[in-house]
Amino acid sequence: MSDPDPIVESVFDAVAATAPEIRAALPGRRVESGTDNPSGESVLAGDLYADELLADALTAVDGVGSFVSEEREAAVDAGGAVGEGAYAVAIDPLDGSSNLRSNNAMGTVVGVYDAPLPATGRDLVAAGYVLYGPITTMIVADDSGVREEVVEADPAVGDDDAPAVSRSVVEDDLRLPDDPLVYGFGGRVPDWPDAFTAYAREIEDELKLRYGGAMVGDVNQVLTYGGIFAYPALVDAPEGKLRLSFEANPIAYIVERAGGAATDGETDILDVEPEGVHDRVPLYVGNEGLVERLQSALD
Ligand code: AHM
Ligand code: MG
Repeated sequence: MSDPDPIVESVFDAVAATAPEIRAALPGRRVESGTDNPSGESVLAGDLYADELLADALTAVDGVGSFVSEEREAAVDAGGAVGEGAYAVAIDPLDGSSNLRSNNAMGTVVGVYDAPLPATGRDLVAAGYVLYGPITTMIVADDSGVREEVVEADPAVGDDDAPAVSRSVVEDDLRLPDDPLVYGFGGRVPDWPDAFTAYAREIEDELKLRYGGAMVGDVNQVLTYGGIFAYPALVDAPEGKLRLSFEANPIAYIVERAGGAATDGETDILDVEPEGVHDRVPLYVGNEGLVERLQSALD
């Protein structure tokens, strides 16, 4: 096993350090901010707050050369040449933020790329996500595997402005269970292509539905219980909804390191060539056997 990459460690320290602050700020930020993001979606005050906090924390990390966010048109230059010793960090600051109104799970998705964006997922050196559930957890994946940590503000250290944060590993080698139990598919059934609907009808007979409207929460169900998550190509939106750089690539990297598979329907997600940083892509991810069957069904 290779030694941990110190830049990657610092990136996840910085992300973990923002988590209690983001969580504490959410109750007052459930309203629209009045702006749209580069994907044309309306942005909540919570999205903007998390984006600002993560931008400040990550651009301050030595070895982060560029901060790229789902909420920003352009990358923020953080100094240091990406691909020549410095990394580009891609962030979805609050994935599933429409769940803020209904008080359901959401999270922060992180991709650490050794290349300027847009790049393929093969340039990821690490990826992870924070999940704001009843417990704040952080999944971290790199070459050595996938870990689950519990992130907590530690009142014993730090002060009110900058509480110290502890990261405790609770699972040091997360693997998808061999016997899958759950599935979650996004979009409306009438908007699904027929081939995907036929596949879904089979899966409904085999697995239990677990869909919460936040990719991080739904993928965490798949990592925990085994199964398949999809935000499929839709008839009127063949690229689906999720963004390649900020959502699909990091999730594909994590699930593949945990022994699973990820595809856009034809190609491994990590091989999808982006044209722009905000490109969307259909995402089907989970146990290998289920993803292979899906690919055959869509052929
Ligand atoms: P967001 O990052 O703007 O919140 O959008 C992505 C989210 C995913 O977390 C989730 O899988 C999907 O959108 C849910 O979409 P829908 O509400 O259409 O089911
Ligand atoms: Mg998202």
